[in-house]
Amino acid sequence: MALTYFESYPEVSSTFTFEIDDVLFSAQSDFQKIEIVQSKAFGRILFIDEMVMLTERDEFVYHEMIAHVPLFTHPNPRKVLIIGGGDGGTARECLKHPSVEKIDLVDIDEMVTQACLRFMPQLASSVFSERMNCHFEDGVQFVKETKERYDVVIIDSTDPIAVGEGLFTRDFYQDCFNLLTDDGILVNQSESPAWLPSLVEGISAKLRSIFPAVHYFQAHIPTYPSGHWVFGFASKGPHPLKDFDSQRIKAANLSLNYYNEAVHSGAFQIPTFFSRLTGNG
Ligand code: AG3
Repeated sequence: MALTYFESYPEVSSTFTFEIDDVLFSAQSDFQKIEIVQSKAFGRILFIDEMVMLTERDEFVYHEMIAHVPLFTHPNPRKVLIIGGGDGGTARECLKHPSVEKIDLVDIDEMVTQACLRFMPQLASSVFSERMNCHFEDGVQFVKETKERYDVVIIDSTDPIAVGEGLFTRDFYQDCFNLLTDDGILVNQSESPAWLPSLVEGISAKLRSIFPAVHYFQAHIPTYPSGHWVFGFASKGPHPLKDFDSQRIKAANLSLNYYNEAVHSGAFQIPTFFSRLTGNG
C-alpha cells in the first residue's frame, strides 16, 4: 500500500490525498504540528496542523503573487513587514526588489523556519540576507507595539484557526493600518471564495471598515482548497491598476515563473460571485 498524507476539507466533505515516499520531519511545536513530507508529484510538502502550507511544485505561485503585486504597485517600497511566512518563501521574493532595504519577518514559531532551513533551503535561506530581521514572536503583539513604519505589510498566515486566528481580526488590521506609511499597502492571504465564501466575506468587510480602498486579486494554487485562492489588497493610496507601471516589471528583469505584466492586471479581474462577496458587486 502506498504511503499517503492528506488534507481534509470539511466544508465540502472531501479530502486531497498525496502519495508520499517519506516523512522527513514531524514535530509538535509549542504552537502547532509541523510536518514536511516527500511526495511523488509535488516534491516536498509543508503541512501545519494537517493543512498544506506549500508544496515545492507550486509555492512559486503564492509567493510571487503575495510579494510582487504590492511591491510593483507601491512607487518605492523600502521597508516591508511580513507577518507569518516563517518558511521564507515570501521573503525570498521581496528580496528580489533592490529598492527594499529592510524586511522585518515576524513569525510566532521558530520551528517552522528551522525545519524549512533543513528541508526547504531554497525558501528558508532568505532569512540569512543582511536585509532580513527575523522576530520569532506573536505578530498581533508586534504590530501593536512597534514604532517602525512600513511601506508594505504582507500577511502570510495560516488559516484563521488556532495560531492564525488573531491575524484575521479587525483590531489586528487596524494596528497594521496604523504602522503603514501614507502611501502604504497591506496584502493578506484571504482563503478561497469557492469553498470558504463566508471567510472571504468577513475578511473583506473588516478591511473595508478601516482602509479607504480595498481590492481583491486571485491566483491558481492547485494544492490549496479548491485551487482558487485570493488575496486582499488594502491601500492607503496606490491603486493596483491605475498606479501600476508595467514597464517597471520589464526593467527589473527578475527571475519569475508566474507573475508578469498581464498576470498583475488580470488577477484583479474577478468573477461575479467573488466580487459580490467582497462588496464590489
Ligand atoms: N500560507 C497560506 C496557507 C493557507 C492554506 N490553507 C489550507 N491549505 N487549508 C502559506 C504559507 C506559505 N508561505
